[in-house]
Amino acid sequence: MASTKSNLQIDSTRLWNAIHETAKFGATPKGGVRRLTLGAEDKQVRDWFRDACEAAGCEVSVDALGTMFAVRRGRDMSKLPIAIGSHLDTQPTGGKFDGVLGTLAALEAIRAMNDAGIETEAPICICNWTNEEGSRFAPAMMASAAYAGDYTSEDILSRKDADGVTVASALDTIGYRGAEPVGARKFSAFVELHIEQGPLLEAEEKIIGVVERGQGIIWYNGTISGFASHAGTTPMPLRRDALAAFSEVVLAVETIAKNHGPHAVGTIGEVTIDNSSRNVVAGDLKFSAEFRSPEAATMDKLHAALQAAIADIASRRKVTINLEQIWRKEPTVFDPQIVGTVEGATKQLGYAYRRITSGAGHDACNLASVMPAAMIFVPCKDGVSHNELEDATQADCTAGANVLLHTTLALAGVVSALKTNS
Ligand code: HGY
Ligand code: MN
Ligand code: MN
Repeated sequence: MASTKSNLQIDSTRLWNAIHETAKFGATPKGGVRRLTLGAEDKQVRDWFRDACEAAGCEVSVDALGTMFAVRRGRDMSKLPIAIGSHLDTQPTGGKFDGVLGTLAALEAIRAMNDAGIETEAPICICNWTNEEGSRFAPAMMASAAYAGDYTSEDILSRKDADGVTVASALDTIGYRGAEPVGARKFSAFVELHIEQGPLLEAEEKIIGVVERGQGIIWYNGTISGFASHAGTTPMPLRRDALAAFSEVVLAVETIAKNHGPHAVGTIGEVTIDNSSRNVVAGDLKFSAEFRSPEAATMDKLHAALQAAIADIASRRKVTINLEQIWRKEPTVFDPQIVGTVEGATKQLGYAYRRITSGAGHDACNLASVMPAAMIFVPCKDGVSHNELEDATQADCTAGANVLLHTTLALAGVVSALKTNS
Protein backbone atom coordinates (compact mmCIF):
# COMPACT_ATOMS: atom_id res chain seq x y z
CA MET A 1 0.00 0.00 0.00
CA ALA A 2 1.48 3.36 -0.98
CA SER A 3 1.91 5.87 1.81
CA THR A 4 1.12 9.55 1.50
CA LYS A 5 3.64 11.99 2.76
CA SER A 6 2.46 14.25 5.55
CA ASN A 7 3.19 17.22 3.30
CA LEU A 8 0.12 16.34 1.22
CA GLN A 9 -2.13 19.31 1.98
CA ILE A 10 -5.59 20.42 0.99
CA ASP A 11 -5.99 23.58 -1.10
CA SER A 12 -6.56 26.15 1.63
CA THR A 13 -7.82 28.91 -0.66
CA ARG A 14 -10.23 26.59 -2.44
CA LEU A 15 -11.73 25.45 0.89
CA TRP A 16 -11.97 29.01 2.21
CA ASN A 17 -13.63 30.19 -1.01
CA ALA A 18 -16.14 27.32 -0.86
CA ILE A 19 -17.09 28.20 2.71
CA HIS A 20 -17.71 31.82 1.76
CA GLU A 21 -19.44 30.96 -1.50
CA THR A 22 -22.00 28.74 0.27
CA ALA A 23 -22.48 31.38 2.98
CA LYS A 24 -24.35 33.36 0.30
CA PHE A 25 -27.27 30.92 0.57
CA GLY A 26 -29.20 32.44 3.46
CA ALA A 27 -26.72 35.23 4.17
CA THR A 28 -27.97 37.62 6.89
CA PRO A 29 -27.21 41.37 7.13
CA LYS A 30 -25.09 40.77 10.24
CA GLY A 31 -22.77 38.36 8.40
CA GLY A 32 -24.37 35.14 9.57
CA VAL A 33 -26.38 32.50 7.77
CA ARG A 34 -30.08 31.62 8.10
CA ARG A 35 -30.49 28.34 6.22
CA LEU A 36 -33.19 26.34 7.99
CA THR A 37 -33.39 22.73 6.96
CA LEU A 38 -35.43 21.89 3.85
CA GLY A 39 -36.14 25.55 3.07
CA ALA A 40 -35.37 27.42 -0.16
CA GLU A 41 -31.84 28.34 0.96
CA ASP A 42 -31.14 24.72 1.93
CA LYS A 43 -32.18 23.68 -1.57
CA GLN A 44 -29.75 26.23 -3.03
CA VAL A 45 -26.81 24.91 -1.01
CA ARG A 46 -27.80 21.30 -1.69
CA ASP A 47 -27.86 21.97 -5.44
CA TRP A 48 -24.46 23.68 -5.16
CA PHE A 49 -23.08 20.77 -3.15
CA ARG A 50 -24.39 18.14 -5.55
CA ASP A 51 -22.88 19.94 -8.56
CA ALA A 52 -19.53 20.34 -6.76
CA CYS A 53 -19.42 16.67 -5.74
CA GLU A 54 -20.29 15.52 -9.26
CA ALA A 55 -17.62 17.84 -10.68
CA ALA A 56 -15.17 16.13 -8.31
CA GLY A 57 -16.07 12.78 -9.83
CA CYS A 58 -18.41 11.55 -7.10
CA GLU A 59 -21.67 9.71 -7.67
CA VAL A 60 -24.39 11.51 -5.67
CA SER A 61 -27.52 9.87 -4.24
CA VAL A 62 -30.21 10.97 -1.77
CA ASP A 63 -32.08 8.90 0.80
CA ALA A 64 -35.72 9.07 1.92
CA LEU A 65 -34.96 11.82 4.46
CA GLY A 66 -32.92 13.89 2.01
CA THR A 67 -29.48 13.01 3.30
CA MET A 68 -26.99 13.32 0.46
CA PHE A 69 -24.20 10.79 -0.21
CA ALA A 70 -21.38 11.49 -2.68
CA VAL A 71 -19.23 8.41 -3.36
CA ARG A 72 -15.66 8.56 -4.69
CA ARG A 73 -14.73 5.14 -6.10
CA GLY A 74 -11.97 3.08 -4.56
CA ARG A 75 -9.97 0.29 -6.11
CA ASP A 76 -12.01 -2.30 -4.23
CA MET A 77 -15.67 -1.33 -4.43
CA SER A 78 -16.62 -4.39 -2.40
CA LYS A 79 -15.21 -2.62 0.66
CA LEU A 80 -17.53 -0.42 2.72
CA PRO A 81 -16.78 3.29 2.19
CA ILE A 82 -15.17 5.56 4.73
CA ALA A 83 -17.80 8.23 5.39
CA ILE A 84 -16.83 11.84 6.05
CA GLY A 85 -19.00 14.95 6.23
CA SER A 86 -21.43 16.86 8.45
CA HIS A 87 -24.46 19.11 7.73
CA LEU A 88 -25.33 22.20 5.66
CA ASP A 89 -28.42 23.42 7.52
CA THR A 90 -28.01 26.22 10.08
CA GLN A 91 -29.71 27.80 13.06
CA PRO A 92 -31.99 30.83 12.40
CA THR A 93 -29.11 33.12 13.37
CA GLY A 94 -26.34 30.71 12.54
CA GLY A 95 -22.83 31.18 11.23
CA LYS A 96 -20.74 30.23 8.21
CA PHE A 97 -18.89 27.29 9.81
CA ASP A 98 -21.20 25.12 11.96
CA GLY A 99 -21.65 21.96 9.88
CA VAL A 100 -20.48 23.68 6.71
CA LEU A 101 -16.80 23.31 7.55
CA GLY A 102 -17.07 19.55 7.99
CA THR A 103 -19.09 19.02 4.82
CA LEU A 104 -16.95 21.25 2.59
CA ALA A 105 -13.68 19.99 4.11
CA ALA A 106 -14.80 16.49 3.11
CA LEU A 107 -15.34 17.76 -0.44
CA GLU A 108 -11.95 19.47 -0.33
CA ALA A 109 -10.28 16.25 0.82
CA ILE A 110 -11.69 14.51 -2.25
CA ARG A 111 -10.57 17.38 -4.46
CA ALA A 112 -7.05 17.16 -2.95
CA MET A 113 -6.98 13.40 -3.59
CA ASN A 114 -7.99 14.08 -7.20
CA ASP A 115 -5.25 16.70 -7.60
CA ALA A 116 -2.67 14.29 -6.18
CA GLY A 117 -3.94 11.45 -8.35
CA ILE A 118 -4.54 9.33 -5.28
CA GLU A 119 -6.44 6.08 -5.63
CA THR A 120 -7.70 4.65 -2.35
CA GLU A 121 -8.34 1.00 -1.62
CA ALA A 122 -11.82 1.58 -0.15
CA PRO A 123 -14.33 4.06 -1.56
CA ILE A 124 -14.99 7.31 0.29
CA CYS A 125 -18.44 8.84 0.81
CA ILE A 126 -19.16 12.47 1.66
CA CYS A 127 -22.37 12.91 3.68
CA ASN A 128 -24.65 15.93 4.08
CA TRP A 129 -27.03 14.86 6.88
CA THR A 130 -30.51 16.39 6.81
CA ASN A 131 -31.62 18.59 9.71
CA GLU A 132 -28.71 18.38 12.11
CA GLU A 133 -29.79 21.58 13.86
CA GLY A 134 -33.27 20.52 14.95
CA SER A 135 -34.43 24.13 14.89
CA ARG A 136 -37.30 23.78 12.37
CA PHE A 137 -38.11 20.12 13.04
CA ALA A 138 -37.27 18.22 16.24
CA PRO A 139 -35.16 16.34 17.13
CA ALA A 140 -31.72 17.69 16.33
CA MET A 141 -29.38 15.38 14.39
CA MET A 142 -32.66 14.06 12.99
CA ALA A 143 -31.60 12.16 9.86
CA SER A 144 -28.51 10.59 11.42
CA ALA A 145 -30.71 9.49 14.35
CA ALA A 146 -33.07 7.77 11.90
CA TYR A 147 -30.06 6.25 10.12
CA ALA A 148 -28.91 4.87 13.49
CA GLY A 149 -32.34 3.35 14.04
CA ASP A 150 -33.54 5.68 16.81
CA TYR A 151 -36.60 6.68 14.73
CA THR A 152 -38.47 5.22 11.75
CA SER A 153 -38.51 7.21 8.52
CA GLU A 154 -42.30 7.32 8.74
CA ASP A 155 -42.12 8.95 12.16
CA ILE A 156 -39.62 11.55 10.97
CA LEU A 157 -41.48 12.25 7.70
CA SER A 158 -44.60 13.09 9.73
CA ARG A 159 -42.81 15.58 12.04
CA LYS A 160 -44.20 19.12 11.69
CA ASP A 161 -42.67 22.57 11.98
CA ALA A 162 -44.33 25.50 13.78
CA ASP A 163 -46.43 26.19 10.66
CA GLY A 164 -47.68 22.62 10.45
CA VAL A 165 -45.51 21.73 7.43
CA THR A 166 -44.34 18.10 7.54
CA VAL A 167 -40.82 16.91 6.82
CA ALA A 168 -42.25 14.89 3.93
CA SER A 169 -43.84 17.88 2.21
CA ALA A 170 -40.80 20.08 2.84
CA LEU A 171 -38.60 17.43 1.20
CA ASP A 172 -40.97 17.22 -1.77
CA THR A 173 -41.06 21.02 -2.10
CA ILE A 174 -37.27 21.20 -2.54
CA GLY A 175 -37.08 17.97 -4.51
CA TYR A 176 -34.82 16.11 -2.07
CA ARG A 177 -36.96 13.18 -0.99
CA GLY A 178 -34.83 10.35 -2.31
CA ALA A 179 -35.81 6.76 -3.02
CA GLU A 180 -32.97 5.17 -1.04
CA PRO A 181 -34.15 3.65 2.26
CA VAL A 182 -32.60 5.31 5.31
CA GLY A 183 -29.81 3.19 6.76
CA ALA A 184 -29.50 0.95 3.70
CA ARG A 185 -26.11 2.41 2.84
CA LYS A 186 -23.39 1.04 5.14
CA PHE A 187 -20.00 2.50 6.00
CA SER A 188 -16.90 1.14 7.72
CA ALA A 189 -16.34 4.35 9.70
CA PHE A 190 -17.49 7.97 9.97
CA VAL A 191 -15.25 10.98 10.71
CA GLU A 192 -16.62 14.51 11.15
CA LEU A 193 -14.70 17.78 11.26
CA HIS A 194 -16.45 20.58 13.14
CA ILE A 195 -15.71 23.85 14.90
CA GLU A 196 -15.54 23.30 18.67
CA GLN A 197 -18.36 25.76 19.37
CA GLY A 198 -16.74 26.30 22.75
CA PRO A 199 -13.74 28.21 24.19
CA LEU A 200 -11.21 25.51 25.18
CA LEU A 201 -9.02 25.13 22.07
CA GLU A 202 -8.67 28.87 21.58
CA ALA A 203 -7.93 29.44 25.29
CA GLU A 204 -5.25 26.75 25.27
CA GLU A 205 -3.89 27.82 21.87
CA LYS A 206 -4.51 24.37 20.43
CA ILE A 207 -5.28 24.02 16.70
CA ILE A 208 -6.90 20.56 16.81
CA GLY A 209 -9.31 18.91 19.21
CA VAL A 210 -9.21 15.11 19.08
CA VAL A 211 -12.74 14.39 20.23
CA GLU A 212 -13.14 11.39 22.56
CA ARG A 213 -16.69 11.85 23.84
CA GLY A 214 -19.91 13.77 23.31
CA GLN A 215 -22.38 15.05 25.92
CA GLY A 216 -25.76 13.42 26.42
CA ILE A 217 -28.82 15.57 25.64
CA ILE A 218 -32.42 15.63 26.91
CA TRP A 219 -35.05 17.73 25.09
CA TYR A 220 -38.46 18.63 26.54
CA ASN A 221 -41.65 20.25 25.25
CA GLY A 222 -43.58 22.00 28.03
CA THR A 223 -46.96 23.70 28.48
CA ILE A 224 -48.24 25.83 31.34
CA SER A 225 -51.96 26.41 31.83
CA GLY A 226 -53.04 29.13 34.27
CA PHE A 227 -56.00 31.46 33.87
CA ALA A 228 -56.19 34.45 31.55
CA SER A 229 -57.62 37.44 33.39
CA HIS A 230 -57.81 41.24 33.40
CA ALA A 231 -54.46 42.87 34.22
CA GLY A 232 -56.19 45.74 35.97
CA THR A 233 -58.82 44.02 38.06
CA THR A 234 -57.29 40.69 39.08
CA PRO A 235 -55.80 40.99 42.57
CA MET A 236 -52.25 39.58 42.78
CA PRO A 237 -53.13 36.77 45.26
CA LEU A 238 -55.86 35.50 42.95
CA ARG A 239 -53.78 35.25 39.80
CA ARG A 240 -52.87 32.01 38.08
CA ASP A 241 -50.24 33.63 35.90
CA ALA A 242 -48.68 31.18 33.40
CA LEU A 243 -45.89 33.59 32.52
CA ALA A 244 -44.89 34.27 36.13
CA ALA A 245 -44.87 30.51 36.71
CA PHE A 246 -42.76 30.08 33.56
CA SER A 247 -40.22 32.58 34.87
CA GLU A 248 -39.71 30.31 37.90
CA VAL A 249 -39.28 27.31 35.55
CA VAL A 250 -36.56 29.19 33.64
CA LEU A 251 -34.66 29.95 36.83
CA ALA A 252 -35.17 26.37 38.05
CA VAL A 253 -33.55 24.96 34.89
CA GLU A 254 -30.62 27.35 35.34
CA THR A 255 -30.21 26.58 39.06
CA ILE A 256 -30.51 22.81 38.60
CA ALA A 257 -27.82 22.84 35.90
CA LYS A 258 -25.51 24.96 38.06
CA ASN A 259 -26.06 22.63 41.02
CA HIS A 260 -24.99 19.62 38.95
CA GLY A 261 -21.86 21.22 37.50
CA PRO A 262 -19.18 21.66 36.39
CA HIS A 263 -20.18 20.22 33.01
CA ALA A 264 -23.98 20.08 33.18
CA VAL A 265 -25.83 22.74 31.21
CA GLY A 266 -29.51 23.67 31.02
CA THR A 267 -31.30 25.96 28.59
CA ILE A 268 -34.78 27.22 27.77
CA GLY A 269 -34.55 28.65 24.28
CA GLU A 270 -38.16 28.99 23.20
CA VAL A 271 -41.44 30.22 24.66
CA THR A 272 -44.75 31.10 22.97
CA ILE A 273 -47.56 32.75 24.91
CA ASP A 274 -50.96 31.84 23.51
CA ASN A 275 -53.00 34.96 22.63
CA SER A 276 -50.63 37.25 24.47
CA SER A 277 -51.79 40.75 25.26
CA ARG A 278 -50.18 43.46 27.35
CA ASN A 279 -53.24 43.88 29.56
CA VAL A 280 -54.10 40.21 30.06
CA VAL A 281 -52.55 37.97 32.73
CA ALA A 282 -51.08 35.13 30.63
CA GLY A 283 -53.26 32.03 30.69
CA ASP A 284 -51.44 29.51 28.49
CA LEU A 285 -47.97 29.11 27.04
CA LYS A 286 -45.67 26.55 25.42
CA PHE A 287 -41.90 26.26 25.89
CA SER A 288 -38.92 24.03 25.14
CA ALA A 289 -36.15 23.03 27.54
CA GLU A 290 -32.97 20.98 27.40
CA PHE A 291 -30.29 19.57 29.67
CA ARG A 292 -26.87 18.19 28.71
CA SER A 293 -24.17 16.34 30.60
CA PRO A 294 -21.27 14.02 29.76
CA GLU A 295 -22.62 11.55 32.35
CA ALA A 296 -25.89 9.58 32.00
CA ALA A 297 -26.29 9.43 35.79
CA THR A 298 -26.15 13.22 35.98
CA MET A 299 -28.75 13.44 33.22
CA ASP A 300 -31.04 11.31 35.38
CA LYS A 301 -30.51 13.65 38.34
CA LEU A 302 -31.15 16.74 36.22
CA HIS A 303 -34.37 15.19 34.98
CA ALA A 304 -35.57 14.24 38.48
CA ALA A 305 -34.73 17.66 39.91
CA LEU A 306 -36.70 19.41 37.16
CA GLN A 307 -39.73 17.18 37.75
CA ALA A 308 -39.65 18.09 41.45
CA ALA A 309 -39.26 21.80 40.72
CA ILE A 310 -42.13 21.75 38.25
CA ALA A 311 -44.43 20.06 40.77
CA ASP A 312 -43.58 22.65 43.44
CA ILE A 313 -44.10 25.64 41.12
CA ALA A 314 -47.39 24.25 39.80
CA SER A 315 -48.87 23.67 43.25
CA ARG A 316 -47.74 27.01 44.71
CA ARG A 317 -49.02 28.96 41.70
CA LYS A 318 -52.13 26.84 41.05
CA VAL A 319 -51.21 26.27 37.41
CA THR A 320 -50.88 23.05 35.41
CA ILE A 321 -47.43 22.35 34.02
CA ASN A 322 -46.89 19.49 31.58
CA LEU A 323 -43.37 18.50 30.62
CA GLU A 324 -42.90 15.92 27.87
CA GLN A 325 -39.44 14.42 27.27
CA ILE A 326 -39.29 14.26 23.48
CA TRP A 327 -35.67 13.18 23.00
CA ARG A 328 -32.85 11.65 25.02
CA LYS A 329 -29.46 11.05 23.45
CA GLU A 330 -27.09 9.14 25.71
CA PRO A 331 -23.50 10.40 26.07
CA THR A 332 -21.23 9.29 23.22
CA VAL A 333 -17.88 7.51 23.53
CA PHE A 334 -16.13 7.64 20.15
CA ASP A 335 -14.23 4.63 18.79
CA PRO A 336 -10.76 4.55 20.42
CA GLN A 337 -9.14 3.19 17.25
CA ILE A 338 -10.55 5.92 15.01
CA VAL A 339 -9.75 8.51 17.67
CA GLY A 340 -6.19 7.15 17.62
CA THR A 341 -6.09 7.52 13.83
CA VAL A 342 -7.18 11.16 14.15
CA GLU A 343 -4.52 11.71 16.81
CA GLY A 344 -1.89 10.01 14.64
CA ALA A 345 -2.75 12.21 11.64
CA THR A 346 -2.62 15.29 13.88
CA LYS A 347 0.83 14.34 15.22
CA GLN A 348 2.07 13.50 11.70
CA LEU A 349 1.03 16.97 10.57
CA GLY A 350 2.54 18.56 13.66
CA TYR A 351 -0.48 20.49 14.91
CA ALA A 352 -0.81 21.44 18.60
CA TYR A 353 -3.77 19.50 19.94
CA ARG A 354 -5.62 18.18 22.98
CA ARG A 355 -8.19 15.50 23.51
CA ILE A 356 -11.62 16.95 24.20
CA THR A 357 -15.29 16.19 24.92
CA SER A 358 -17.91 17.73 22.65
CA GLY A 359 -20.44 19.97 24.39
CA ALA A 360 -22.54 20.14 21.22
CA GLY A 361 -24.42 17.27 19.64
CA HIS A 362 -23.30 16.12 16.20
CA ASP A 363 -24.34 13.58 13.58
CA ALA A 364 -21.18 11.65 14.48
CA CYS A 365 -22.68 11.12 17.96
CA ASN A 366 -25.59 9.21 16.41
CA LEU A 367 -23.43 7.33 13.92
CA ALA A 368 -21.10 6.24 16.73
CA SER A 369 -23.87 3.93 17.92
CA VAL A 370 -23.83 1.94 14.65
CA MET A 371 -20.26 2.23 13.34
CA PRO A 372 -16.77 3.29 14.48
CA ALA A 373 -16.82 7.10 14.50
CA ALA A 374 -14.74 10.03 15.68
CA MET A 375 -14.52 13.81 15.34
CA ILE A 376 -11.96 16.50 14.74
CA PHE A 377 -12.42 20.00 16.22
CA VAL A 378 -10.84 23.31 15.32
CA PRO A 379 -11.22 26.53 17.34
CA CYS A 380 -13.85 29.17 16.65
CA LYS A 381 -13.46 32.82 17.69
CA ASP A 382 -14.26 33.31 21.38
CA GLY A 383 -15.92 29.89 21.31
CA VAL A 384 -19.02 31.54 19.84
CA SER A 385 -21.48 29.53 17.72
CA HIS A 386 -25.24 29.48 17.03
CA ASN A 387 -24.70 33.22 16.61
CA GLU A 388 -24.11 35.36 13.52
CA LEU A 389 -20.73 36.34 14.97
CA GLU A 390 -19.48 32.75 14.59
CA ASP A 391 -16.01 32.93 13.07
CA ALA A 392 -12.90 30.79 12.48
CA THR A 393 -9.53 31.34 10.81
CA GLN A 394 -8.53 30.03 7.41
CA ALA A 395 -5.42 28.52 8.95
CA ASP A 396 -7.38 26.54 11.55
CA CYS A 397 -9.97 25.38 9.01
CA THR A 398 -7.12 24.28 6.75
CA ALA A 399 -5.46 22.38 9.59
CA GLY A 400 -8.69 20.60 10.40
CA ALA A 401 -9.21 19.69 6.76
CA ASN A 402 -5.65 18.35 6.52
CA VAL A 403 -6.24 16.14 9.56
CA LEU A 404 -9.49 14.95 7.96
CA LEU A 405 -7.67 14.23 4.69
CA HIS A 406 -4.90 12.19 6.32
CA THR A 407 -7.30 10.39 8.66
CA THR A 408 -9.44 9.43 5.68
CA LEU A 409 -6.43 8.20 3.69
CA ALA A 410 -5.21 6.16 6.66
CA LEU A 411 -8.64 4.53 7.05
CA ALA A 412 -9.30 4.01 3.33
CA GLY A 413 -5.78 2.89 2.44
CA VAL A 414 -3.81 4.47 -0.43
CA VAL A 415 -3.20 2.30 -3.46
CA SER A 416 -1.29 4.85 -5.51
CA ALA A 417 -0.38 8.51 -5.37
CA LEU A 418 0.79 10.00 -8.66
CA LYS A 419 2.23 13.07 -7.01
CA THR A 420 2.21 14.78 -3.63
CA ASN A 421 2.78 18.45 -2.96
CA SER A 422 6.57 18.67 -2.73
O1 HGY B 1 -27.75 21.26 19.51
C1 HGY B 1 -26.62 20.95 19.13
O2 HGY B 1 -25.76 20.65 19.93
C2 HGY B 1 -26.28 20.94 17.66
O3 HGY B 1 -25.58 22.12 17.37
N1 HGY B 1 -27.45 20.85 16.83
MN1 MN C 1 -23.21 21.40 13.80
MN1 MN D 1 -25.33 23.65 15.41
